Amino acid sequence: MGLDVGVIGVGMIGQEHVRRLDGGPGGSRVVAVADADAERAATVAAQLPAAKALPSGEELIASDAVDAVVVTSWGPTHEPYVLAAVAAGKPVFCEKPLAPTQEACRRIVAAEVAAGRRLVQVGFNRRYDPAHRALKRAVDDGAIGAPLLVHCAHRNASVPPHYTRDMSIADTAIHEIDEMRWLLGTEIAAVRVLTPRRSSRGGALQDPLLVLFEMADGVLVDVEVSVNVHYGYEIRCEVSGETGTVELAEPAPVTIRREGTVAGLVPGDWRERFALSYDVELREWVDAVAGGRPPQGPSAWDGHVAQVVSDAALQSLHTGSRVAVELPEQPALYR
Ligand code: ISE
Repeated sequence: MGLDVGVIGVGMIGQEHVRRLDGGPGGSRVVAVADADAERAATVAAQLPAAKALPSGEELIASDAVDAVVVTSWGPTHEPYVLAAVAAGKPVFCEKPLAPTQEACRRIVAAEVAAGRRLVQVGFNRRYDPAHRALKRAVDDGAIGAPLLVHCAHRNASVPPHYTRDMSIADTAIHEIDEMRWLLGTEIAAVRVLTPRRSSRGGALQDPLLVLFEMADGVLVDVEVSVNVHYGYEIRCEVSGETGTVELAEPAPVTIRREGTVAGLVPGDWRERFALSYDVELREWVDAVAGGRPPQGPSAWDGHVAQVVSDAALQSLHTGSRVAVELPEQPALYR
């Protein structure tokens, strides 16, 4: 067994995935890369034993050398690549968001339904983080009784200059959108975004945000989204249930006591905090796909639903009102 993978888009997250996939534990190799920046593609390919830089994503997908495709290019380019991979009958792992509009996500879902089998997996990596998996296990096993409330925080040390206000929802809080559906096993019925006092460190950004989800079964979720906290990268989640609470523990591997203080190191960014989740995510994807099985992770449908909720949250951010989430009917392929 083994899997020859082509990677489209070799910027930061693309290079992270290339490093994990080339010579990975499931017998995967990276045999082709493509990037809008041809020089970057050539540089990445030159560092890999078996990879060629191809002139376009389309050629990479069509290449006989490529068994499966990873799309880590800029969000607006995801749709044509994912559709081409589905048309070619090749499994495709697409980083989140599946596509930046719900219409584009709907077209991907329709193409996969027409193909009649699951080929698409979306990179919602939290589902693979050992701490998040332990959190879900505790909830599913009834360790805290029925969940009632969830308190989350999603904090970035800083964001790049191209980061816009809407990205706090569409690029950042979209992780909690997928996480809450997965963790609680129910849909988000309505969303409201509140805008507290603005951090002076956020420049023109409305930072932080408070995002509230009403789950279909009545559970309420609050998410602080702060993208300029400076002290590090922090993800918090506490579920409050009828008979107890469960929360993510501090991720620091050691605690330091000195000079009258107790301290643990905070990860610098998402690459550090979620390194293990990406390892597990790609290993499980390779195992399934190389074994000829459909991918088991977040589906095109999950990507689509996340986008519908993200759009509702953006509407709430722009209007200040509560927005109900209207989901289309789930196709049988995803049930
Ligand atoms: C980034 O794309 C991620 O996926 C990170 O997990 C998130 O914290 C960050 O805000 C996003 O820009």
